[in-house]
Amino acid sequence: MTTDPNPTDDREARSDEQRDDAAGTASATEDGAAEERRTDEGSTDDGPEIVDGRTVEHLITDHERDIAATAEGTDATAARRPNLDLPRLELGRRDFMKAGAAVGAMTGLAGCTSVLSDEGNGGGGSSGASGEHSVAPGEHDEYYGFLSGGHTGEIRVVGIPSMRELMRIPVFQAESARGFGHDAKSSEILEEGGGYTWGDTHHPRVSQTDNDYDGRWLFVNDKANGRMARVDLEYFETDAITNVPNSQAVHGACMQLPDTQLVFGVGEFRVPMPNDGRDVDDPDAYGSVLTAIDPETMDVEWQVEVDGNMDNGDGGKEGRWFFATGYNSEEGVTQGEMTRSDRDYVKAFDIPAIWDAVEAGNYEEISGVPVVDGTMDSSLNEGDRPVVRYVPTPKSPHGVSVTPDGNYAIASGKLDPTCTVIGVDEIAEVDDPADAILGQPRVGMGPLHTAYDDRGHAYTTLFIDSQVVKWDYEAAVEAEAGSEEPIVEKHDVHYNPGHLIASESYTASPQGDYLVSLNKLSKDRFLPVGPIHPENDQMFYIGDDDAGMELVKDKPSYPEPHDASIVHRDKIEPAKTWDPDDYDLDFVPEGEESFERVDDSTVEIEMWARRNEYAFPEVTVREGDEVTIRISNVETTSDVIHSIAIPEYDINLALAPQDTREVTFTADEPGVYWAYCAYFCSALHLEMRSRILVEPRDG
Ligand code: CUK
Ligand code: CUA
Repeated sequence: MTTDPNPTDDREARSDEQRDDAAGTASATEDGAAEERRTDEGSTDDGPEIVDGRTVEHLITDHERDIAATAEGTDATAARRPNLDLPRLELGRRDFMKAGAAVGAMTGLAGCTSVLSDEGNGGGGSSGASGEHSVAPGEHDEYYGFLSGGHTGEIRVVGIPSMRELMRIPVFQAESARGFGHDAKSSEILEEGGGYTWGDTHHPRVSQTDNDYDGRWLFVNDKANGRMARVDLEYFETDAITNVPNSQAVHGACMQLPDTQLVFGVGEFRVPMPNDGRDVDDPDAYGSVLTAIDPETMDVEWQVEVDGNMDNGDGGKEGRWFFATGYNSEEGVTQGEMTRSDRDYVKAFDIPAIWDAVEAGNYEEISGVPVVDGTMDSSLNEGDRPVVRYVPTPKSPHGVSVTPDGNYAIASGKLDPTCTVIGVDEIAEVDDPADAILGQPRVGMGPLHTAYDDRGHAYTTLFIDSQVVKWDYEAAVEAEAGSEEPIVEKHDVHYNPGHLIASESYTASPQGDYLVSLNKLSKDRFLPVGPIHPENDQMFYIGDDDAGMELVKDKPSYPEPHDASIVHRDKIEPAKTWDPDDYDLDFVPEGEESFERVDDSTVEIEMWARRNEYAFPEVTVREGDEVTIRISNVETTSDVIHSIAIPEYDINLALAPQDTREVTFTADEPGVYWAYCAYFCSALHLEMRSRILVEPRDG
């Protein structure tokens, strides 16, 4: 992308052009386009129109131009809206919100940005309206927010509403502060998960029982290397990684509900199956699969191959249906090929029907996994109990999420300005899956993801408009397709949001108070820190429908969260210290330390750590010895954490109270190495050391 030298002129020119466009084509698009969306007719070849006479190419050009303009500190997003010339209102935030709610989304919001950026920027929730959503020093938050870390490969834990970052959980990457990938157990998890050094976490979902969070596990995908991982929420530690076969990118991730009977990974990039060198340049032979994993064993139970790419997914509340969006029904391999058709699909997987097919042997085993054929032409999709139903939607729907009442699966249009409301019960009943589409409100430009409150509202991110739109999903079922009537409110975010998440939105009983918009760009919202900017996670209070959505906080975020889950603190019970019974290594109490030379080149050391010493102030081994150290933190006091850092051997084991870790290394460099405690544990922390002497073999 090149920087636009004169964004302001350009912006004005474009808004004129847009008004012309809108005026010129309104009659041609409105009813016809909306009606056509419900049908499953063929595609047009040359750049189908999305809205107001504009094609995908127009949208992308607009968006690129927005990015260039906001880079110069102007509000290009507002430029595209009508009422561009409204004076910037000098209202207090409360007044503004009331006014904003009253006049609706379409006016006045141009002023929103300036009002909020003046007062809300450095906020931290300490003043004015946001005070009631702040958390005083020493007080606890009401919710845990689990944010994915994107291509850092981790999970971040924040408190909500404070947005304070509480912890990070390494998942797909070695991380020294928590010793993940340094001790034997976590190294083995990473190794068995494929031995990659990184992952790309997008969708963290907490396990549920009876459609409510049970606080047991968190599951998350690795888009990069096609994996699923499980985090134990007693210890806030990754305890399993499954390297999914036959799938290049596991993108969407979530569970079969109500009781987390299965964990699903939604395959995105199409590849040959197995991907072993066959069919490398025969894209027609590529496939993409939904993967079902047993949550206890983390073994792959089965996969279902479908047509086209998949993208995101969500489970129905009643256990039968699983929904996945997709793009590239064209099965192309270039961007042009992938966006040619004006139609894609939400795939509705009938889980019991798939189990029946597996049990009847109606599958092909590929890479050791039963793969059920769920493509459109599959014989398993004939008859009245197809394994996969293909619900036609406008081009490239992105997010899909099931409403708390379990009645609707709502897919967000991405390249189309609508959301598609699919009736969950209707899916099983209609002959033509298109007839299960019950509503299609026109929500705005670039709808990506949708979350819910407890009052029948959906909240959808508008990536291109840089807004969150609040709408009423029952009203959307009542309204005409393409109608804007169901819209309750729109609120600017800064800028270009991806996911958003409301408190407990993925359960049957959302809390309806907080919503976090995970914005991809922060631009000028924070002190500049070089050319790679933080993202901006913005928190809203959404509990007052009369006052409207209230922006409460900006939180800069290290790249890059995609999705999140917000769980009430009462539903998570983290351990304060380790229970040695939960660990598969024997604890080493004080007095039972040992040093054993097993043979000429093998040494086994069992030792403990406590304030301010290790069991052995010094250890002598010989060059070339394979040294295994098993070490327990014998402290029982919570928060007294030690570590053992072993310089030159690239090791740092973190040791929470009552924890035991083990590591094996080859002492191949003669010399003196001070092993030390890297956690500041006490006044004599710096003295907490052990001298490792590696004697030369022939010395
Ligand atoms: S995706 Cu990133 S913003 Cu992976 Cu859920 Cu939509
Ligand atoms: Cu133990 Cu510092």
